[in-house]
Amino acid sequence: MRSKFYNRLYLMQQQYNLLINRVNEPVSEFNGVYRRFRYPVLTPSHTPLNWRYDFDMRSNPFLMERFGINAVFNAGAIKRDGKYYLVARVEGVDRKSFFAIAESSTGVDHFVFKDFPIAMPETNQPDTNVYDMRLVEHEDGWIYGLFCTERRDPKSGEADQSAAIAQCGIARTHDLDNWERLPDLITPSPQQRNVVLHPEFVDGKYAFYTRPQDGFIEAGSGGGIGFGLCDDITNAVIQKETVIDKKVYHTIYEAKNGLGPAPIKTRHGWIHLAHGVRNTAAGLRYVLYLFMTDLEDLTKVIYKPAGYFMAPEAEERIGDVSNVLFSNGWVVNDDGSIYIYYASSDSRMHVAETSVLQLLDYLMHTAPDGYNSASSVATVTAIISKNKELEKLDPEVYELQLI
Ligand code: M1P
Repeated sequence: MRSKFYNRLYLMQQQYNLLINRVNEPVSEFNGVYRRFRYPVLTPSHTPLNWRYDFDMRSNPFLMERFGINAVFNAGAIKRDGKYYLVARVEGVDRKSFFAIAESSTGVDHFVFKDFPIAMPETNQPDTNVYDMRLVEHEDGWIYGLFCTERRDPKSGEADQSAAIAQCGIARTHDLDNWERLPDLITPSPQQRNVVLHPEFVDGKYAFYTRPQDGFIEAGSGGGIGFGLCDDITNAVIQKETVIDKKVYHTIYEAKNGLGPAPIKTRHGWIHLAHGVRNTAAGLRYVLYLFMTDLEDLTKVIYKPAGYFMAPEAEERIGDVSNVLFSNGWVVNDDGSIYIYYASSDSRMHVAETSVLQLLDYLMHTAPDGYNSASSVATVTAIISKNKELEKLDPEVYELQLI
């Protein structure tokens, strides 16, 4: 018994070490905008073995898993002192999510969880479930973590055990280890998810991107990415929400949308990564899209390419909630490269690499949605016609295509 126990433990540790030490690499397929990396950066198997198993042979003779992890996804991201940190949504087999920080010196592999998950302080209204943290280094000097806090709807009767209310929880830290919880955000909307703090003050106020919604799942008459200001983040109340990027019929964000990580500032505008949702016969489909807002007027969208920027591919399509890509974390490196951390199908975390220059080019030179088939034909016809002209002027372009 004793040797069986220790042999199995040894094998498990070996497998875990192989996973953590596995070198990631960019895949060869490339659309010029971003490049995916081959392996997921975080999965349930990346959680430390001593979270999942009791190693005491007397209390766990079968070396049984005592705390199962179902998924590791939707991570906020930040880079500090040359290290990459993902604050992941770790979901147990009991469906409860909690936050845990994984650290890497490369940003694309070797992510290792800190010894303990975050013990998030609560408000006087305890959270039932917390998830999807957006990390922001604000100019006030704090690192903020905004996340969804979910509680049962107190108005629902005994028969309905699924009605819930989602709101935005706010916590802040200086070191990612010690967290101060602030009161939840109050907005005019009955429900909130996907709330993101803007990294700079706007007219001396804290600025938030919101996602007003009527119901827990359906955005209803709300929906769209909203924007609002508040004076005091220690008692955050938004009186007025302005929708800056709304749902639109027959687009990839016709059912709902929501902002991803905090926007990236460039000299041309703020780059935003968001998710768009549409309904299909196979259920909701979540894809990622990009848009840019004006430097002076944060509510003005100045560029928005048509359609999705990234959509689930191959095994990314499969998971707990299939056909979902979701991102709430990215990191800009000193050389202008960007790591986009995204989750697939509410199950695991991946990374893709791009750069500020590529995203600017994509945003500023990709046609916007014309909202009907004729406009799409006009867009593709313009590209074909231009290339035909180019082929006449530069035969090399044409010959290269034939190789
Ligand atoms: O299951 C897909 C996503 O659904 C929700 O996102 P949204 O509020 O935009 O619909 C969230 O629960 C998110 O965590 C999840 O990935």
